Amino acid sequence: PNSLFYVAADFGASGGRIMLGEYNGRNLRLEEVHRFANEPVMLGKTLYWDFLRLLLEFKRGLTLTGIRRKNISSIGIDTWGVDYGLLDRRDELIGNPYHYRDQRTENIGREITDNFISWEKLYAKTGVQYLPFNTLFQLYADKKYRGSLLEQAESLLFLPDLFAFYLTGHKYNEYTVASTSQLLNAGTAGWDPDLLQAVGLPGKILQTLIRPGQVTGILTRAVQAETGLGAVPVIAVGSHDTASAVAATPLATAQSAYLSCGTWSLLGVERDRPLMNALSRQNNFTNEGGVEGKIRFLKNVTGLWIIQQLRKHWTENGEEIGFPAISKQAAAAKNNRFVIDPDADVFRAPADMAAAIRDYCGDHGQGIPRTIGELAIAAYHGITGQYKQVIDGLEAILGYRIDAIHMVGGGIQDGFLCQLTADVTGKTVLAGPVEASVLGNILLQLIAAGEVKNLAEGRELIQRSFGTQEYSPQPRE
Ligand code: LFR
Repeated sequence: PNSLFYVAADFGASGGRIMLGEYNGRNLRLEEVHRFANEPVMLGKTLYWDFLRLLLEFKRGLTLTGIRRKNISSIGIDTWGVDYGLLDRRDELIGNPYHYRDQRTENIGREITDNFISWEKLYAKTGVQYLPFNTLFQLYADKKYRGSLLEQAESLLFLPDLFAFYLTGHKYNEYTVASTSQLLNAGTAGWDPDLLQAVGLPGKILQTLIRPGQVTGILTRAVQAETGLGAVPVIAVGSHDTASAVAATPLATAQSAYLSCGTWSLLGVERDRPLMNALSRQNNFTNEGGVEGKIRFLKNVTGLWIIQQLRKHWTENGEEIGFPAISKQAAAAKNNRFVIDPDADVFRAPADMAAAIRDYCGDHGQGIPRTIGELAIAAYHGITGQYKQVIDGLEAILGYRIDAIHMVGGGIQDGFLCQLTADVTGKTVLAGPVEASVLGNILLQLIAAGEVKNLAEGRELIQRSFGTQEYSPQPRE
């Protein structure tokens, strides 16, 4: 039988890729068409995404896709969460989308919870963890610092929605990405108009919520002409990258946790219903919307961001070094007592990550890490130490033991990280697939097309096509 071809556009905080999925009725195969860096731009004091460049790379990727294959069934888009673009009444983009690490949201969460709604109430309504860059907080910062721009805004589109708009001309908000914004009500899974009103934000900018698995439009004539593709449909997938990654995680048992490992580490479990109680709030667990009506009960841990920023620092200082070499030197570090708290504020967006780690270790009486290996091991210990804490928190809240951790995403190419995760948590680690977001994206397209029945069948397909690697916990000295 003829194969079917699906395009996944997956934008992460450090890079994007356009991939082709080939489905032959039994197995799925991936082909990389285009990969590019995602390099934010500091403009004065403000950190922006380079949205125009990302859109250009997207369209370039579509052109390259068209050269390889003529028969594309559909396109799906997923990106990181919380960030957005605002359109005016002529559908022009108002300003450039801000990076969630931009410092304009500093103290905003505080201001909102002091003046408008307590954190307890906000959490009970939305079920979303406290992160300084939640969309709710960003919009409030827009109002506070650039009120005239927000006044002009007619539509808010999260990043995946924004890309989709420029491909098809249709505006909507996809549910999984909307669910990380802290603008949804966890109980109804719809917008919470009272919340916006309480904080003084314009409700009219919110769009119709679309569930993953729907066709939302076809490429505009202009985009068809630009890319050489035909009238290809765009499907709303789990457009939050983490929703897609979890969709593609073939969890071995209902008591398994997933750990999506990229710039961020997202560690949690899949549930049928949101869970908000004092313990989940104190531990800052979030309830994000998944595909097929599932809830991703998880916590963000600052992940490879630290290692990525170390590498950037070394590269800029003339020491070209790849991730495998960094990992190797960390594993071999002579002095390996160093450990940081990766979620400490000082690591959110430091100008020099190596200096931030040296200062942290110095201030905490650990001495000063100096070599590449020592700096990196401080990060590895910090990250895996947080994993352990999150697992302990999950077990306390859920009242059962997690029996395995299923790791996916780019980070699992680092065998040292996988093994250390097993050792520190004492859990069996199952690793794979690497391209989880891309595969979850394609899976939703297959489900929309009726080629795959549901999530469970899709996960079997992914397990069958890509397999997993097991790491057993070893006693630590
Ligand atoms: C992962 C991710 C996380 C989100 C963070 C910021 O790529 O989407 O889920 O909390 O990026 O958007």
